[in-house]
Amino acid sequence: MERTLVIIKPEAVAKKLVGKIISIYEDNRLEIIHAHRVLATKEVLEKHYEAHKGKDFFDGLVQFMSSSEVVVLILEGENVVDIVREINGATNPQKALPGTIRYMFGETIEANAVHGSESVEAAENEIAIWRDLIRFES
Ligand code: RTP
Repeated sequence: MERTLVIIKPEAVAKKLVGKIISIYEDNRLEIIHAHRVLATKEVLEKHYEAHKGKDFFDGLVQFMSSSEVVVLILEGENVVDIVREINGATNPQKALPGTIRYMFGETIEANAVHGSESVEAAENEIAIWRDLIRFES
């Protein structure tokens, strides 16, 4: 069964939006098979965002994502990768469609409430990167 990795970003956790965001996924009949709140390490984040290494926003993004705790979710279901990306909305909250999580809760392109894996392959890779930190065993 297809899986994806979601990160509820530091500002959304700090604003106590975890329950609301999880409800949106569940209301879309997605199955949350794992949830873990944790302070992300720079080591894990640098691997997670490796594709962006060298870009001008990379260091700031890693800094921001490790500034306070995140909630990491693993969701499972048919087409879950694409469904989650649609529910999350465009990277830039100002361009996100009404009804999406980033439209409702995103503040800036960096503090955009959530991350969702961009492909099945990326999801598998990200789950492997986060596995130990989030104590995901299955
Ligand atoms: P994500 O991976 O977080 O679900 O978001 P995405 O595919 O929509 O965005 P991506 O292009 O992979 O970028 C990953 C994260 O980097 C931050 N970003 N900042 N300052 C900038 O120009 C910039 N561009 C991207 C965003 O926080 C994005 O979620």
